[in-house]
Amino acid sequence: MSQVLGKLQPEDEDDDEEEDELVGLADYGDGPDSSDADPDSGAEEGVLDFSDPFSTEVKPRILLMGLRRSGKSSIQKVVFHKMSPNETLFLESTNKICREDVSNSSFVNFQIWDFPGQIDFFDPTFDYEMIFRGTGALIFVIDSQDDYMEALARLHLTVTRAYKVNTDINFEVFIHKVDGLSDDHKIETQRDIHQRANDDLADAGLEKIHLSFYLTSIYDHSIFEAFSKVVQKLIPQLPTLENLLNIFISNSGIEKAFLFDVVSKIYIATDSTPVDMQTYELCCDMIDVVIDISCIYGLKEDGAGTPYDKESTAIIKLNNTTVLYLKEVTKFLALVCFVREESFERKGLIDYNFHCFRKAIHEVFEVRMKVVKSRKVQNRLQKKKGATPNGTPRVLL
Ligand SMILES: Nc1nc2c(ncn2[C@@H]2O[C@H](COP(=O)(O)OP(=O)(O)OP(=O)(O)O)[C@@H](O)[C@H]2O)c(=O)[nH]1
Ligand SMILES: [Mg+2]
Repeated sequence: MSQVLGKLQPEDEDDDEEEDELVGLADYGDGPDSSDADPDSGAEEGVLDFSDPFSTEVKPRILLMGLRRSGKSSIQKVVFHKMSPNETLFLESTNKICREDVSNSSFVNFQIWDFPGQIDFFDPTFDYEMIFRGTGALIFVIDSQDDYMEALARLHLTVTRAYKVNTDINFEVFIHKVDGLSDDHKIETQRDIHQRANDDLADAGLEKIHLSFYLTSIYDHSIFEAFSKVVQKLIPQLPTLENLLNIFISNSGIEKAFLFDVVSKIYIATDSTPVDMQTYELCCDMIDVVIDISCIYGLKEDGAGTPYDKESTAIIKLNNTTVLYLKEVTKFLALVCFVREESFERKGLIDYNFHCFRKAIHEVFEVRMKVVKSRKVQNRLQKKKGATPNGTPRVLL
C-alpha cells in the first residue's frame, strides 16, 4: 500500500538519504537555506507557501527536538513517508540534523528538521541562533513511557534559548507514546508535564512563553491530528479558510467538513464545530481508500496519469445514516464532508455550494500568489538598490 501511495509523492517514496539532506554539525553555521533557495516557491498553483515573503528564500522550519529515542524520526517517517508504525522499531538513532523539504509533493510547504537526541547548545559549531531565527514551530517530543524529568529540563533549556532568539516561534510539546498509557494515566501525565513545564518557566520569569500540549502516538491518528494543528498555526489564511468552510456547511446542511492535504493527510482547516477523533480517522481512511483504488485501477498500464485530479470524487454511505463525501479542491487539497443521509438528498445544492466554495478557495490562492509575486519584485528592487527589508511582517489575507 505504501508503494502505491508512494506514487503520489515521488520525492519521499524511498526514504532514501539523497532526499533527506543531512546537515553535519559543522555545516549548518553557513546558512543551510542558501543551498536550496527557491525564489519561486509558492508560485505553483495550489501550493500555499506560508513563508514570509520578505525572506522568500527561507521556507519556514518546523523543528523536531527532544531526548534520544523519544520518537522524533518515527513521527517524521510516519506522517510524511507513510512508514508503518511497526517499521519505526528498526530506525537507527539520528546522529546529524536531517533536513527535509515538505513541498511540491504536498500542499503544505515547509522544512522539517529532525534533530539528534543530544544537542549541545554550548557546542560552538551549533549555530542555534541561525536555526531558531527561521523557525516557525518547535516541536519538543517527550517520551511519556519514560521518566520525563530530564526531558522537562531539556525542554526548558531549549525553549528559553529559542525564545531569546525568536519570540514568534510556536512551542508545541508532544507528550508522545501514549499508546502505552491507560486513559487515566494519560490525563495525569499531561497535567503533570503541563504543570511542571509552566512552573519552570514561571520560576525563570518567562510566563509569557506559551506552550501547547498534545497527547500523541504513531499507532493511531493522534500524531496526524497534532501535526495538523501545528501546521495550521503557520498558515496565515486559516481564518479565511475556516470562514469559508463555515459558510459552506451551514448553507449545505453538512455536519462537518475538513480541508485535507491529500498526501500527508494533515487537515489544514476545518469548520468551527469541534473535531472528534473518530470523524477525523474516518476521513483519513477515506482518503487512503480513494487514492489506493485510484492508484491500483485508475492509472495507465505504464503508470502514467495521476491518482488524484480534478475528477476525483467519492461517496461512501455508512451504516449510521451518515454519508462521507470527498471532492477535489486543488491539486493537493480535498474537501471531506460528513453529511446526514436526508441532507444528502439535496446533493445538487451541496454541489452548487461546493462549486462556489472551490472558486473562493482558488481566489484566496490567487490573491496570495499576487501578493507574493509583487513582494518578490519589490524585494529584488530593494536588493538592487542595496537596501534590505526590515522586519518580518506576516501576511494576512
Ligand atoms: N510505543 C510507541 N513507540 C514509539 C512511538 N513513536 C516512536 N516509538 C519508538 O521509539 C523508538 C525510538 O524512535 P526514534 O524515532 O528513532 O527516536 P528519535 O527521537 O528519533 O531518537 P534519536 O534519533 O536517537 O534522537 C523506536 O523504537 C520507535 O518504534 C509511539 O508513538 N509509541
Ligand atoms: Mg531520530
